[in-house]
Amino acid sequence: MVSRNGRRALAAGAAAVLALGLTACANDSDSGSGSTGGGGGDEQIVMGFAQVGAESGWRTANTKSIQEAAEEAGIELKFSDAQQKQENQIKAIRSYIQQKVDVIAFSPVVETGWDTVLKEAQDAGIPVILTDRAVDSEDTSLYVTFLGSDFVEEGKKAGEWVVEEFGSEPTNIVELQGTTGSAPAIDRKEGFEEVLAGQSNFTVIASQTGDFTRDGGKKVMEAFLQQNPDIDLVYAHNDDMGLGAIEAIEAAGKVPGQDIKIVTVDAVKDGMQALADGKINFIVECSPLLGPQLMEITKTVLAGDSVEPRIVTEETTFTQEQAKEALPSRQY
Ligand code: GZL
Repeated sequence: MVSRNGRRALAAGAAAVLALGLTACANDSDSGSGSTGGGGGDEQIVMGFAQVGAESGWRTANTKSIQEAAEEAGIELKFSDAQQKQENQIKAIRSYIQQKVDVIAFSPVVETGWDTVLKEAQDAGIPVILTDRAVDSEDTSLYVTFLGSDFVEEGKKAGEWVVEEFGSEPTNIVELQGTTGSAPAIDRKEGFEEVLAGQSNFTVIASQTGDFTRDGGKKVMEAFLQQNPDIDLVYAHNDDMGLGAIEAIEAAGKVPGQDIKIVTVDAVKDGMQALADGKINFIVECSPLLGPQLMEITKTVLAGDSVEPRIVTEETTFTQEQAKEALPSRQY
């Protein structure tokens, strides 16, 4: 059976060809008026970007990367912050369609509910590029490509560290999930569980969303601590929720990184500092620096050339020692 990621990759390839056709058609139909802006002509490219929000250190770094890369690439950027609400992202995309931008890029806050608005963009001849998070749509002709991480792989890396760290010891795990319905939350959970499956000494005793925020992670961890006296490990889907969990663990009179170990995903500066300080035990990197690649893909698509159907970013992992070495030169 083709995995969800595989289905996205296979069909997105077809999308890339179709979208290039659409872009060409849009340019041809408008060539008389030359009103398509930077769609392959000499005029400046105009991009509409609908960002998820500003919920975490990762998102802040991602926004900075996109804004700086657009300026560097000479692309006019129309930018919106949806405050983690899908309806706000949909409104922003509709606004970009009305403004006849040359390309729309966005990070879908959740995986589903996008077909209608993406069809409106397709009908308007505006190519859509997914960055960071993916959509789980049957009709994958609706976007040109996906640029971002393999979240299932990230979950597996976290699980592999847990197996190595705890061996055959009975281990009670609590999980701080990302935003409900989002690709990273779904896939990081899937990858983690895949590695721990069949290892009977590992038990996920509680799992709940902290919505990728520090406050969310703190509140959920406080409840976990009240309900479960014997927690050995926190698996947080991002650093920010892990940092919130640290606050809750310390308030409960326990030592994070020792009494209760913590593994997170992202590797933003605050998370790496906590890792170097011994409060987090392992971090799986998820790079937010997607801006330069997004601008290159945009120019390629608007020039009528083909792009890879799925472009996965290179990422690594960090131990406490590696964090101490990496921190001084960390970009985010
Ligand atoms: C992952 C990204 C996630 C980060 C969180 O690519 O979508 O959203 O892991 C962020 O920090 O809020």
